[in-house]
Amino acid sequence: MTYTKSVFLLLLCALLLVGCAVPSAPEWEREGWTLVWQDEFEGETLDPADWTFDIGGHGWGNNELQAYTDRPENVRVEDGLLIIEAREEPFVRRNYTSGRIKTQGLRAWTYGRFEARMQLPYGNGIWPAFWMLGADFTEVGWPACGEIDIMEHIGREPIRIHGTVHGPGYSGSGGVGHYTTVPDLAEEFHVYAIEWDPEEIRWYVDDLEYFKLTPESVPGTWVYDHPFFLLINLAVGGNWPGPPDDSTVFPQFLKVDYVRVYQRPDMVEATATERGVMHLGDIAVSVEENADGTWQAVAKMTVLDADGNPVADARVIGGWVGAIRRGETEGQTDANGIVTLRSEPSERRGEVTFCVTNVTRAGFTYDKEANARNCDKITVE
Ligand SMILES: [Ca+2]
Repeated sequence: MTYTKSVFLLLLCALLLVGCAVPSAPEWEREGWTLVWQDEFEGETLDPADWTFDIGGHGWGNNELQAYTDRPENVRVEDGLLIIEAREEPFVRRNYTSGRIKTQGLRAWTYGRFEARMQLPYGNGIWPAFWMLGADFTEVGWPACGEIDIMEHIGREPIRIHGTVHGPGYSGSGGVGHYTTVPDLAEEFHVYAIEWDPEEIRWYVDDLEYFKLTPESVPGTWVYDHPFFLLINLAVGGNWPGPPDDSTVFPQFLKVDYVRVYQRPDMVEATATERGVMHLGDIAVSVEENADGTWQAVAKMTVLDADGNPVADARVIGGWVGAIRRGETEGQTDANGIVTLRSEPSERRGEVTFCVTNVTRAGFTYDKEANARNCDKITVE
């Protein structure tokens, strides 16, 4: 290509403000990291495969004043942005409405870089947050599940944002965190991020690190080695920010240009193994003697994930062999990952075996190779 031609092409590209034929890396490429998930909010609505809503006005553990709804008035996607709008309006015995979305049950990650480009709302009583909760939240509760607040802002501190963790022994106002200054947070978009490694979490604004935590820095258990899901919300009022006042302007808008999740290549591999893989932890057949002289065999199985944590709601399928050949052959694991299956009563004594043939659960693969054994046997005299 001649000099004149290339200059002409560049000028043309500049004029048209489009990609032309000049090859360039996507703007989300990041050296040393693999983009594993992103939402650029380019569609018409939120993708239900990625996001779900928290709905309600019960204060959310913080005496918050808003009711969260899934109405487009409060949560919508427009012009390439996720908009969460806090409004002053009566709604089911609340005086404010707003929105809170999350990837719970849909997307969760262990370690990585989590970032959102956001323009924040402002004013007394306003409390936007971009944060994460341990995916085992429903089983172990808060704060045992762990909470990582990537960005929180309360309106009465107009140019300050906070990064915090909450875990067992350091939750609520005892959370461990730090803040930094972002003078134009309500006027400009900034990228708020954490980089979360095994044994270290770092907080960033526009790639500038302002805070770092290691297991030694928290006065309790380090609960950040398992999957976490993402949340974005805009609260009104609550214990920390206090209520809005006459100076607060409504509506307020939290604008999110994108959310991107990166992992280092080794993390991507680890996550694939760790998330959604399960195996049989234990299988034991025992005997129950009935009053009428018959007996029943009872097979008790545990289903575990790759970390050894119990997997609830897994379907265990198997079969009876030996002295008893009939009985329950399928069941669902409970919250402790345990399922118990009973044979039919029998008078005939002898050897009985229960073998698991399959374990299924949506989003999980059954790693049979990880089982210590698939069957257990007892002899009934
Ligand atoms: Ca966007």
